[in-house]
Amino acid sequence: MDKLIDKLIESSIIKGILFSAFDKLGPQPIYMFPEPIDEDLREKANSDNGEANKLGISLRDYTQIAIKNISLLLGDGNIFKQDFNALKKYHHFGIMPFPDFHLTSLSYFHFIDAKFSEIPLASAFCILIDEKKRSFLYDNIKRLKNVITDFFSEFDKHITEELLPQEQVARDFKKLLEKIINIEQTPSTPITTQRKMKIILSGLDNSGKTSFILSVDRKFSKLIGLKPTRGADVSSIEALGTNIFLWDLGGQRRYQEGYLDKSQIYLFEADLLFYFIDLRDEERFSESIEYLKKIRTALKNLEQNTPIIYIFSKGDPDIIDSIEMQSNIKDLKKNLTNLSSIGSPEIYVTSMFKIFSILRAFSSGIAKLSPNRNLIEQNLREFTSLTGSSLVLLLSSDGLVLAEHFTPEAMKITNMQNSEELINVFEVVAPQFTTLFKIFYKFKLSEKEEAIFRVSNSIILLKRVEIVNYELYVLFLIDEESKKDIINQHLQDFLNRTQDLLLRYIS
Ligand SMILES: Nc1nc2c(ncn2[C@@H]2O[C@H](COP(=O)(O)OP(=O)(O)OP(=O)(O)O)[C@@H](O)[C@H]2O)c(=O)[nH]1
Ligand SMILES: [Mg+2]
Repeated sequence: MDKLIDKLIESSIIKGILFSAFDKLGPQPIYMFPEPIDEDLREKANSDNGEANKLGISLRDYTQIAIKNISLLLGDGNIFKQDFNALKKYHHFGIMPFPDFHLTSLSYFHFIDAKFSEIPLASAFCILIDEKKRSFLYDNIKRLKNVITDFFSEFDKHITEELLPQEQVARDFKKLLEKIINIEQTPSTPITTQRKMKIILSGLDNSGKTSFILSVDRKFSKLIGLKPTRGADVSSIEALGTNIFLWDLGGQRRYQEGYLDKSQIYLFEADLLFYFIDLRDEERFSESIEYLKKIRTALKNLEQNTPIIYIFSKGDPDIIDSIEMQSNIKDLKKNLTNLSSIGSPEIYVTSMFKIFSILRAFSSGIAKLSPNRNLIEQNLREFTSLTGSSLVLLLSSDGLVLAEHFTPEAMKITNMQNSEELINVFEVVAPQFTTLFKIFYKFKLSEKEEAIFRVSNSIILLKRVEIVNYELYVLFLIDEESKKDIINQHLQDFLNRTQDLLLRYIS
């Protein structure tokens, strides 16, 4: 059986699969395919030429991969304070680099109800692939997730009594491997060396699409005297170490039909679509909704599940609180909610005079492209509570929000009254964050590694940190300066745990 599995692996971009768990001895590789190779053999051949492990993976490699995965799952250990019912719901995926072995893994983390152990069994399952082919993981993440979660919902049942020996589970893992290889052979997008991300900006003419892109790219000087976009304008921005392609679909009527007729060009394989509605142009709301419906139909016909984020543009600070704007927001929200079949639509009110509102909306889009976001935020949640912070933001040097966590305290210490809508905490505290963001940009230019600011009765602590050769900013909202010590004490731990996830955020 094992030989058959080795054969499958030989002809695939998959270099190995590994199931690890936290057993009595700590994090351990439990099932390894292919079987580990002899360490000495490898040492001799020492293939240090940038190739993915041709010779195979040694037990020591597997062990290191297991340790890194399991420690990410366990965080600071507080996770076991939760009862098993809470842990049962824990199903996270992450993409992580293993540069020493030229491998990248897609890892699936979950807890297994194991009768032989007092605590639920913490497990991580990895697909290890050649790091140069890792775009395969990002591009096919949905299908991979389905295959893996389906597999374990059955497989878990076989190992609740004891961890069976590898011979007895090889057949199961072979079937799983075949399914993964099937995805490799019929990929959603051809496997390339770089992940290609396509984001569409759509909406009626004059709704602020081009201004949004320019703001994200911070070409402010060009914001004045913008002309309508003629047809589709494809640009790319560099963010988080990769190129993201932005398709700005000029919204004038004469172009609209073209995009819909040729949807297999314009909408094809879009990872994400931002739909813009000019909040001030009430007269065109219904026209905008009609256009949106057509786009949604076209996406459906392409059998694409492209997520849509709605941008209510031109919500400038001087008018946003007016009765008129508030009622426009309410009406539009209702309209979009009626359209949406699943859950409530994701909406951001933006203004080009509040750069943060734009970066925030854009970040949430990027987060949708990140398989790692949930796992990072899971770790951030623990870190936030450990340090007694009310809010923690992880920001890229471009000002994109990579992860965030809030507690109800954040509302209190920013003097916010309205606590019913905790889901929208960010909207509520947004005015504070505009100030905060100005501070962020000033701080970025300074040489300092740390800065502390007082805003009304709260304290903002900003820290500049480096992971590998990538600059990152961590922003804390705290109520007492004394919390700084505990933050400093635990920050490095948190970063060590999550840095790989941050490095592989979107590509
Ligand atoms: N007040 C205000 N004006 C904005 C804002 N965003 C864009 N505008 C203005 O709205 C106008 C249209 O903006 P564009 O970004 O060109 O709109 P567009 O959606 O690209 O339009 P098309 O290319 O024709 O589809 C410009 O005059 C912008 O200056 C905003 O947040 N507030
Ligand atoms: Mg335009």
